[in-house]
Formats: sequence, C-alpha cells, structure tokens
Amino acid sequence: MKAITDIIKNSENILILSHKNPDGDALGSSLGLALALEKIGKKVSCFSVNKIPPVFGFLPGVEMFEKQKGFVNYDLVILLDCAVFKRTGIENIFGLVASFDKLLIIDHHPRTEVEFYENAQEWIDEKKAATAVMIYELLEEMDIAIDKRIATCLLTGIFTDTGGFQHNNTDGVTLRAAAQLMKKGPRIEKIAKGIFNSKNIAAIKLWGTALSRIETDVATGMAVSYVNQSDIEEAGASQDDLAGLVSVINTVSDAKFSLLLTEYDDQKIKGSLRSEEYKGVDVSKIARQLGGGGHKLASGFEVEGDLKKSVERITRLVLSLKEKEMGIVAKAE
Ligand SMILES: [Mn+2]
Repeated sequence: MKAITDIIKNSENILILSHKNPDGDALGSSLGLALALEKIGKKVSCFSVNKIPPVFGFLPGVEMFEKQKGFVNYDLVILLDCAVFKRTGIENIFGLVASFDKLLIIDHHPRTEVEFYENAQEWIDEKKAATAVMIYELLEEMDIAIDKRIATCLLTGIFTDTGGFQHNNTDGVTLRAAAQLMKKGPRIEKIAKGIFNSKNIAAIKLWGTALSRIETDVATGMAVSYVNQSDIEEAGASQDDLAGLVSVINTVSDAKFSLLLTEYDDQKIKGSLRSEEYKGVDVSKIARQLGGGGHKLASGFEVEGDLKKSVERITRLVLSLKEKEMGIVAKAE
C-alpha cells in the first residue's frame, strides 16, 4: 500500500481511466478518487471513450469527463476497475504513458487477460466487492477527508456492483465501507432511484419486448432472450436502457443462469451472463468459451454475426458444454 500512496503523493498531473461502457463502479470509483485527489491539490483528469450514461448524470464531478479534450503529459495514469489497457477502448496507450512505472492499476476482477507493464504498480483484490471499496480504503490510508460528494460517488460504485447489496459479494468489509460512507451524508434512496428505479417508458417497453421472448432450457438451466437494433430503435430507447435486464431474466425460478444477447451494431452482438451463488454455475467459464470474461456470477462476451443465428449457435454451444466446462458443481445437501 505504501508504494501506491507514494506514487500518488509524488505525482501532480494524474489521468484516471477505466473500462469502456463504464458502469456505476467504474464511474463512481473514478470520480470518487478524482475529487479526493483534487482536494489534496492534484491536477486530475478523467476520460472515457464512451458518453457517460444519463443515469449516472447525478454523480458529483461527472462534468470532469466532459472537460477532457486531448491528452497532455501526465506523470501518473491510474487504471481503475480493469487491469489491462485494452479494456479502456483507447487505441494507442503509448502516447499516454511515458513508461509503465508511471502506471497504477487498482481492480477487483479476477485476472483473465494479462498485458505486461514493466514496473507498474498493481493492487488487485478479487475479494473486494467493488473497486469503490478499494478506493475508500486508499483514501483512508492517505488520510484524505471523505466529503459528501466523494462518498456519493464511492457508495454508487458499491451499490451498483453489489446489485443494491443483494449479491453474494456483499460482505462485512463492503457494508463497513458503505456504512462509513453513509455517515458523510449521501442519500441511498437517491442513488437507488437514479440507478435502478427510474426508467423511461421507452426502456420499460424495450424490457417488455425482451421479457416476452424469454426461453428456458431445462437441460442447461439457461434462461435466454435477445434484443436487436430495430427493437431499440422502435422503442425509442438506447443501449444504456438495457442495464439490469439480464438480472431480471435471471429471476426465472428454475433458471441456473441467464443470457441476454444484444445486437449493438450491424452484425455485432454483446452477450451478458448472470447467475447467483446458490445456483452453482460459473458463468465466466461460459463467457471464456466465447472469447469473453468476467466474474463467476456476472460475465460477458462479444461475437459477430446474425443475431438469430447467434442465439441458436450459443444455445447449442451451452448445451454442448460439459458440466465441468460450465463450472457446475454438485452441491452437497
Ligand atoms: Mn467493479
């Protein structure tokens, strides 16, 4: 931890990056850290290749993403909520970092991809429920006073990555961090409303279309649905409106895991997989068979081709997977 706090203390002009298609943890931990580092006099920039989804518009400091124009000379780049540059979606990183000893990685995902960055500082802890929990611990260590704005960002990261404190990653460490952050004044119901409980009518209709298409497969325990580009256009919705849908598909009582396929561009399909601890399936193993990755209970992949054919192809692939390949473990009763 000391090497990490030292490299931050000794840097003045810092760039914070996270993965493309940022979620609440990517944005919350980035902004929480950015606001905290500004407080101790650092010049901080945040960058995402994507537009920030409107549901996260309430995050304090979110305008820091808008202000980012070109890249200047940074003396430290911090990569959050992912461990490889590829995940940022930035084509050429070499213009960003003069050398990798000016790189700090903080992440809580299991390592599935490795890019070698000589002398980079890394703090990777798979046990942490969210990167935001790690940022909370870092700020404590650095003795930076957490104010309401910082707390709101970090609590949002924790809240989203735990599915509103419902996933099995919600442990004592997570709740303690959340409790300490709540003392600083963020309103949990505002965060909840912002993220889960306010959907526009277009989004609800799009969800309806996808939900009406759910099919289940008894052999694998898969509940699957899909959304194509014309569904999104006809509903007047956007890709962002699909966040959370795969978890709803996973509530089918007999489903061991859920799969949502989204056609996000011509012939480009994104797959999202979800399961629950007690269901005994490791969906990251399925995602990896398709060139993707992620957590045991939440994973994703990208494939190319016709959506309908992909649904069939992936269903066949899942059907063909041996129990071992799906990570299904017989549970002792
Ligand atoms: Mn995360």
